[in-house]
Amino acid sequence: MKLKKNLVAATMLAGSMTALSFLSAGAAQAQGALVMYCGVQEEWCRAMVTAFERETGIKVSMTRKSAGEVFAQVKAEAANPRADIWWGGTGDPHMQAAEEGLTVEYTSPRMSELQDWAVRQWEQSKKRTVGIYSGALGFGYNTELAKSNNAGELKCWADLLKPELKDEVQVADPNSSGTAYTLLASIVQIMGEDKGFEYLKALHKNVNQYTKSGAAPAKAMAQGETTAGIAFMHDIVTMVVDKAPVKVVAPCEGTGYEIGSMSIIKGAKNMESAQKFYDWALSADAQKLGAEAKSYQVPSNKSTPIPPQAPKMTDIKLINFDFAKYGSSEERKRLLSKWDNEVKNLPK
Ligand code: S7P
Repeated sequence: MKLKKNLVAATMLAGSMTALSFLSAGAAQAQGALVMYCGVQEEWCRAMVTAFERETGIKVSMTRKSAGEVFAQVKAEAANPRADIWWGGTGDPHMQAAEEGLTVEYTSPRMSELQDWAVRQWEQSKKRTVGIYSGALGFGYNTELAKSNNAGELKCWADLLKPELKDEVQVADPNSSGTAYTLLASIVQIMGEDKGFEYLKALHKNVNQYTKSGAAPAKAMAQGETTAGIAFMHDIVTMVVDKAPVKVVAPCEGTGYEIGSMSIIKGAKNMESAQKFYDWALSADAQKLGAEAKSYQVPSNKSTPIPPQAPKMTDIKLINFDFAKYGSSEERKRLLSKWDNEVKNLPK
């Protein structure tokens, strides 16, 4: 009798355990997955993943790459997309992806929370990409190395051509890097195309390395591996915050800026998770994570405080950057191939 009672209890326990494991499998399924291509610094990418997973239970698989590289990958995978969401990186390849039909339209309920420039990016891309932050391009220099190279004070794009800076300037390759493409498009807009390419050819003589990632020159400057480096000003500020002997420069001739963007991949296998992430990433709280990860861009949500370390956009001579033109597929391909043919392989 006692044995029978125990058997009944054991059967009930097993039954409820089966039900429990069934329930938790169901819950895990309901929580879902998300594959994300991330275009900002690794620390910020990881902070976003951790916070989103904690908040939603959705498991995120993240890969960090430079802007041009993500574009190339999304394009190569178009027939069978691996990623669901592309978060971060300069807006130009997001705009190109929108135009080429690699990403989809989406209207977040949070659109009214965003700055005008973020909404304009969304409108110009026919609702396929949205602005998540903004930041100005500039350069920096290692003050100790500048002194030992007799380079003097550097204030303008023209100063980067000084003979004292031979092999002492670092910048990324615009094919892989959104930062370097922003430089290319900015110089052409500031100086005109002919003079702009003359400038880039002269700059080439002083370039020690075209890096893959746009922020690499900022790190190299901080480590004393190059005197000057061209990068987004906020990426150089990160080095200054970490006490590197580096000065941040807003070039005297004026400069371009980026609208860092986010897009949902066409054919995303986890569309619901992608939309959840999109809405969450536009929220004021999610956008605070940037500054916590030492990324000092200007956030697109109007209620997210601008980090005090962020370069003041009003103090910088910003050009009226034509995002539609320089993000168009035709112009981007044309400028990149012109740079490859006329600048990259020039002898020094
Ligand atoms: O580091 C942050 C940041 O500068 O990286 C993004 C950008 O695409 C630069 O990386 P790559 O040049 O390597 O593509 C920017 O959007 C962002 O502000």
